[in-house]
Amino acid sequence: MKKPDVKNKPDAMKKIVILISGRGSNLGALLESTLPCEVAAVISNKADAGGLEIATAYGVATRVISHKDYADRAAFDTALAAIIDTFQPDFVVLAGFMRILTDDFVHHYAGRLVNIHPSLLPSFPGVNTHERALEEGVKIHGCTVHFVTPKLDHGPIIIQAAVPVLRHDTPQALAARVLQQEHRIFPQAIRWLCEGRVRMDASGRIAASCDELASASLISPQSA
Ligand code: NHR
Ligand code: GAR
Repeated sequence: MKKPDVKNKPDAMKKIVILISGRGSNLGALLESTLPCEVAAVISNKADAGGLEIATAYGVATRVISHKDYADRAAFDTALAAIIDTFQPDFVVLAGFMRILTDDFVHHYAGRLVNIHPSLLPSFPGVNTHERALEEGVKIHGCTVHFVTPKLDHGPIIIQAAVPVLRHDTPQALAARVLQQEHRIFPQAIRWLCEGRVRMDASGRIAASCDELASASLISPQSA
């Protein structure tokens, strides 16, 4: 009888854990997409995060760990990592997670930790990105999925999407337009990661095999 060929055995399905703090629309977009991975758990640092109900509706395990129960960031991050590691994920995905993470935490998940950020990084790292984009008068804004490194919102970029800023935009209207794009690029990035098509190499750069679209452009405004 022929022995099974181990080399042809397909890679085990990747496992991810998703961290949230709020509404969870990006979490919903990930769960709605048919991703080539198992979502092992959703963890929130806020007990009232709407995303917890979305996770439960999809039959995904949830955990809550409040940063307020810990003396400092290091203690919170140690406890958070202990919960994450019970699920043994391949990747940890920040989907609207609002706590800055310590260097030790980031190093523990080096190359396995990604975030979606509501601006075209490196512009507008941090919070209140849409307000700041409007104040600066930029004509193109957007969102970024990147690997997380100790320097806040400066890790290697996996994918970005841009939207025009409109003349009478409000932070809310602009946020809604950006959010639609977040829901497109986030599942795409997680798919690439889980398929091994993109990774962070040893020197902290992106290694990828993706299709490029050299002729694409977004000019804003189109006319004056
Ligand atoms: N941690 C590290 N080390 N590096 C990054 O790139 C990180 C990170 C943790 C979170 C997400 C990020 C974003 O997409 C993220 C990237 C929270 C804050 C923040 O100021 C800033 C950036 C991000 C997330 N948080 C406040 C804090 O004191 C709390 C704000 C609040 O609770 O509303 O942690 O923008
Ligand atoms: C999203 O716009 C996400 O990019 C942003 O918070 C929102 C979460 O929405 N993240 C940050 O600002 C991180 N600092 P969601 O809970 O509906 O996905």
